[in-house]
Amino acid sequence: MSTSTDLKTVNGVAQQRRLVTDLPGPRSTELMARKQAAVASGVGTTMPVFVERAAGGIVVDVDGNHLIDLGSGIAVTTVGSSATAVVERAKAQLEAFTHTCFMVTPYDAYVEVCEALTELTPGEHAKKSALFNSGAEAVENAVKIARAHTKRDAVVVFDHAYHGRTNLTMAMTAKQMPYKHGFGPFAGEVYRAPMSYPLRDGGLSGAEAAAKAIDVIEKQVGGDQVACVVIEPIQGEGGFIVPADGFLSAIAAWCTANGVVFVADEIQAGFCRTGEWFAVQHENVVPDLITTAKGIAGGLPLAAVTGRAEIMDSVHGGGLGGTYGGNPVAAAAALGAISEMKEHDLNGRAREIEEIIKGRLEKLQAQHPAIVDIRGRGAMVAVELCKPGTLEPDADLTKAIAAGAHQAGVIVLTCGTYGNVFRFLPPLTISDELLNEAFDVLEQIMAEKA
Ligand code: PLZ
Repeated sequence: MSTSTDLKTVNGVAQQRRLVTDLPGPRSTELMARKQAAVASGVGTTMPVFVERAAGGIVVDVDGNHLIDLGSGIAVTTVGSSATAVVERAKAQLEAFTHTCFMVTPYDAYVEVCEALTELTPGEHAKKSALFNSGAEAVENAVKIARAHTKRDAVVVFDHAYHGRTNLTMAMTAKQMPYKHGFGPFAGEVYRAPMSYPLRDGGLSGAEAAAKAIDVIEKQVGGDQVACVVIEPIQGEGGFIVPADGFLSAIAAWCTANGVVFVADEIQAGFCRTGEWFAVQHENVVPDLITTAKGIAGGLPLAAVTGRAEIMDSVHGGGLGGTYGGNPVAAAAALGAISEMKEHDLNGRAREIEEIIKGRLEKLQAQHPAIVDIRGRGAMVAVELCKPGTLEPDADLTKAIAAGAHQAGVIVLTCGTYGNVFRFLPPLTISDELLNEAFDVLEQIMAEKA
């Protein structure tokens, strides 16, 4: 049994790591058996513990174990789980009405979210938005809009990209296993260009890496055939790859020069995660369209496409929609989440978290040559692990350390094309003490396993 000394509580949840059973405990073990019997085995789990509550930086399991959350449910609970304003607004909306379908009889929360997106996304141009349920659905709709606007077919994406699990977005996602394996044939007219990946592309500058990508697009697709280029400004599932300075702006400039819609997929990096409202702002890039989801609604399913009004409006009436898109409860939750972000300056908090995490990781790197790269921005930071002295990915070590962290009650996620990246995505409401304790645990596990 291990405990920390931080005794603050958030929403009645003590902000301390506390293990009262081995993990998984008996109740989780029982629920896992029921899961195995009732839930399709293709739906995986990172940790075999079932959750009872979550708040601040802690997830409490059904056996009473308090785990430190460094994952935020894959970058979703940026404002914390059950954040006050999210709960209040969603609750009021639940009591007023749960659904009418915005396409049948509209309601103001949807419009208010679109107005907030106009205000918060980069660029002073006229903007409009459309709301959906999931990130993949937003990406699909961004492509529909870009195609309708340009009357072109081709979609360009990048190596290591992740854009979702629907048919079109599987085609856009790079990694075969587990996302695409056995699920083809995939949507056509999707082309892949090389990504700026400073650790692995020989240290090309942003401009050089962009020239290489543009050459592939021009030679293999043709600039005048491309409807849109879709890019994550910091890649998520692919390994938290931060392109070299100047890469994004060079790609965006090429898009403008060629009548191509530049789409920033900010589904993982957006909404305060990187210390700015959107990750493109670190590079002063203004996308034509921007896709958002995850952090936007504090845990409720909501997604959006936001962009230049003339592009958004090139779709015929009735061409965009869906039964639940912009559901009133999810839209109300988004308004609550955005108010939490503003009120608590969560961009500032993300930058503080970056400093703590990077400080701890640099210390670890000095002891462990397996850590070949520390990268990311704000509370979206990762390390890449390789066989010492090489760039050969060490997925086994990554797995072993993750397993050790999970056993010790720290929720960490891995990612990367080669499965050798640890990513740290804590809720921005985590305390410094919990964050430091999580890294104490990791330090200890690295000392044992690396
Ligand atoms: N675009 C950049 O990160 C979702 C995927 C988890 P949905 N990433 C988490 C998994 O294994 O399914 C994501 C993303 C970027 C699009 C998406 C897709 O968002 O809400 O999962 O559809």
